[in-house]
Amino acid sequence: MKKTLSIALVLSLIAVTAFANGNSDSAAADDGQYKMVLLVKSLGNGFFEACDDGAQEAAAELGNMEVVYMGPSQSTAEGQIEIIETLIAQKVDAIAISANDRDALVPVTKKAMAAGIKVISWDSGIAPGGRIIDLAPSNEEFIGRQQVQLIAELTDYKGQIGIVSATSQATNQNAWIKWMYEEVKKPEYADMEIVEVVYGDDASDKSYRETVGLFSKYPELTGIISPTTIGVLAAAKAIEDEGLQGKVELTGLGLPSEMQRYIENGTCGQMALWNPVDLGYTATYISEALITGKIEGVEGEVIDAGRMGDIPVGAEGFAVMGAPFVFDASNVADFASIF
Ligand code: RAM
Repeated sequence: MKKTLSIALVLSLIAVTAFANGNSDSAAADDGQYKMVLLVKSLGNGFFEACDDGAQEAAAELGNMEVVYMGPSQSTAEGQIEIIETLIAQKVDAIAISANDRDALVPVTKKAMAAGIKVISWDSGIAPGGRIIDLAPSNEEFIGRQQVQLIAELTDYKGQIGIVSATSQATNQNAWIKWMYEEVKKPEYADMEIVEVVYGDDASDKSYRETVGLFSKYPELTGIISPTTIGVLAAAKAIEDEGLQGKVELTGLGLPSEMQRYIENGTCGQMALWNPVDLGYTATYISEALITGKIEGVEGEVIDAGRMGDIPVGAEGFAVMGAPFVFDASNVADFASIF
C-alpha cells in the first residue's frame, strides 16, 4: 500500500511539474490551448480515471482545451488545497474539482477565482461561494433513496444495514446518506434499520477493515450499502473472504468493470452508477464554456455539453447530468468494458 501511495504522490508531482514547465503566463496565449486541471479526490481510483477519459474526449472534440489530471495521494482537503495553490501560481484557466470537503476548499478556490481562474466542482461539490458551477452526476435525493431501495430488495426489507462510506467530509456521500436515512423512515422499511456509517476514506484497505469491523460488531447484519466505488469493491471482497455471501447482501455505487465478478457470483445482487466518462466529459464542456465566456454560470443559462445535450444551470449554479443506471447479472458484462 505504501508503495502505491508513493507512486501516486510521484505521479501527482510529475503532473504539477509538467504544468510548471509549460506556459506559466496566461495559459491560452502561447499555443491557443486553454489549460484545465481535472482535480480528483485522490489518485489510484478507477472511477476518476474513467472521468479523465471523458475529459480527454471532450478536449479532443473542443480542440482548444488541454486537460491535465491531478489529485492528492489520499482523499484529503489539505492535499487538494496544496495542489490548487500551485495551480494559482501557474495561472491555469480552469480547475474542475471533485471536492474532499465542501467548505474547507472555499478560501483557496475563492483565491483562484479572484486570480481569474474558472473554478467548478463536479461529482463532490464545493459550497456555492467557492465555485461557479457545481455539476452533480444525478439528483442527490434520487441516488440516496435508490440505494436503500436496492438493498431492501436484496434483504427482503429486513434487518440491520451498515453503510461503508468514503471520507467523513465527502460532500457527495454525505448528501446521499442523508437521503438514505429519510428513505428508511417509510413504513415499508419498518423491519429494516441503518445501524452505523463507517468511513473507508476511499482507500481499499481501510474500507475492507471497516467492513469486517461491521461484521464483528453486528453479527446479525443483513446488508451493506457502500456508495463509493472503492468501498463497494472492498466490501465485496470482505464478504467473500468471510464466507458471508447469502447472509450479508451488498449494494452500492460501483464500476461494472471492477464489480462484474461479484455481481455475477451473487455477492453484490445489484448496484447503481452513472457513467463517469460522461461526467468528466460534461465537466470539461462546462469549463470551456466558462473560460470562453459562452456562459457566466448563472441560473437560467443553458450549457451546450456536446453529446450530453443541453444542461440547464439551476439555482446557485447547480447543474445535474442524468439518472444513474442499475446493474445486475443481466447487464453488467455489457458495461464492464466501458467503465
Ligand atoms: C468514489 C468516489 C466518487 C464517487 C464514486 C461513486 O469513486 O467517492 O466521488 O462519486 O465513488
